[in-house]
Amino acid sequence: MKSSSPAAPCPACKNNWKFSLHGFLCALLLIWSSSALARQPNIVILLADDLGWADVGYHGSPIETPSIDRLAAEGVQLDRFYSTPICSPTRAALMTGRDPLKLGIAYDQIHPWYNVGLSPKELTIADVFKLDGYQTALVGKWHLGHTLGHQVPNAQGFDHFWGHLQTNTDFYTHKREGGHDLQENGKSIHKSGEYLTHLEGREAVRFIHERDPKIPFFLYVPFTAPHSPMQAPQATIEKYESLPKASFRRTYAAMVDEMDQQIGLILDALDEEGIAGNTIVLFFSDNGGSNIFGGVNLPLRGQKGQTFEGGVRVPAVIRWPNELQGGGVMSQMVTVMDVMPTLTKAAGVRMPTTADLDGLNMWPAIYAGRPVPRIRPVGFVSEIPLPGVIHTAIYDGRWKLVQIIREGQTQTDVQEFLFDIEADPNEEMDFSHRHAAILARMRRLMSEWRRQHPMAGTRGTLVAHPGWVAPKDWAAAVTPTRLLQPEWKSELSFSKELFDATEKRGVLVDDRTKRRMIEAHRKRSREQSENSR
Ligand SMILES: [Ca+2]
Repeated sequence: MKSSSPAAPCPACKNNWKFSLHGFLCALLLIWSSSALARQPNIVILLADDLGWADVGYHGSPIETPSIDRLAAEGVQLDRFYSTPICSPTRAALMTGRDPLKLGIAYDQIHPWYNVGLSPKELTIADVFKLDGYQTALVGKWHLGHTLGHQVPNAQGFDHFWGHLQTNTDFYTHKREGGHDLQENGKSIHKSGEYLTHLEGREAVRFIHERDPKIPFFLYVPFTAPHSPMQAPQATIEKYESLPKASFRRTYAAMVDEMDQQIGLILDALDEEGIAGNTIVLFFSDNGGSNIFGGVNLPLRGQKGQTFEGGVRVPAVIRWPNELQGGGVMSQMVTVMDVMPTLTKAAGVRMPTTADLDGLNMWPAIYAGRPVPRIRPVGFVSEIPLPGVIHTAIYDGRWKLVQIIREGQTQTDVQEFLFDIEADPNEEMDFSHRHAAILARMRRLMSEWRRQHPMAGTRGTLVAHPGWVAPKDWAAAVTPTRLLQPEWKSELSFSKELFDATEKRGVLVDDRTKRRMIEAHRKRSREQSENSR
């Protein structure tokens, strides 16, 4: 079905390969390698921000999305594709193939006042394609860290980054919290007055036309639309006068329409370059639509920030004309964590390791309709918009447990819903009072899953802590990696008892750091006791 992965140049032959038989064989290998690379598919990931389940034409929306509909007609609809309920965790899962809960990027998005982001140790999907010889580019919104040098796209596998680090960046001024937030590879660029969705589409098209055509590319385009702030060209808003005026619905529709037009230009660019047949295009939304800002998820229950289906089950399509028959619908569960193992497998790209991945390779299901059983339960969580109000869900086979947890000062209330999600995808029948044993098992799975969250990871906040101020320019406010230490060295003393006491609440540090800290604590205790004798 697929060409095999290209071989790497032989490190042993770097100096004298021209003069040896070994070198001759290596040269042959390199020629074969570059022709294999030329056969490998290009990858384009198009990510919408807060697009509702019902807000695409192929789901019956009044919003015009001919380009997304074209992808659905020419590709395979991933009908049960799950993102997380909010922006940053979805992006963390997409980039790493790992559960964002373990990365500490789960309960809340990364706000401007946070210094949370991807670890320098994470192997990203961009790293993997780059290691295999791909050129890599990101155009659009990052939202996975903006304070430390290792957190930004150019340090996480992207050769080229054009876009913004924050979320909620203004579509015309390109500012967030008053700070300028538009850059190219770490240097601010100024395009004030130009509509951000147009700029993103233009840059993605430029990249496709001006790339090195001899090697394949991995292009990730996380659009800023239709996320707030609710802004769109007036003429496009007027096109949707028949829609309700309330909840920004007309502006939201115009933002989706504008994004779809740019997707159309990107698809046109692939056609013009003659590469559409061997390019995998994956389109999906990073979470469900927000009802407050005009998104519609019906008939699914709930919305962005919630773990009912409307918050997490999103429109998704994959197209690869050379390999996939158009017009198909795949109904097995796929999660955003699966994208990295699936696309690398489909493209024949070598994964250095799959040991730490939480996602599954779903390519056999997409390509051949084979069942891919999920090895472990899938969980989602969010703590927006209200700190202390936590929405969680865990899926295990046909069962789904939803909890809404309200943390009070003196008590915590937990509201529970148990759904047979395969029979009841719109979550109308709650079985929590009828199946005590299943409920108990799902609660246990939920507890085991949640305690993997690092205690210092993101939790919900609405505003910055007192005294915080934003930089004038976000691109200039990233601390360069050369000014950072290679790893965190805690100088506080932590006993094994302290670690054990926190275990049910969440992971304090990774196991290696934990062992090191316990050892340091013991050493310190021994020294103190010797000194006191
Ligand atoms: Ca989002």
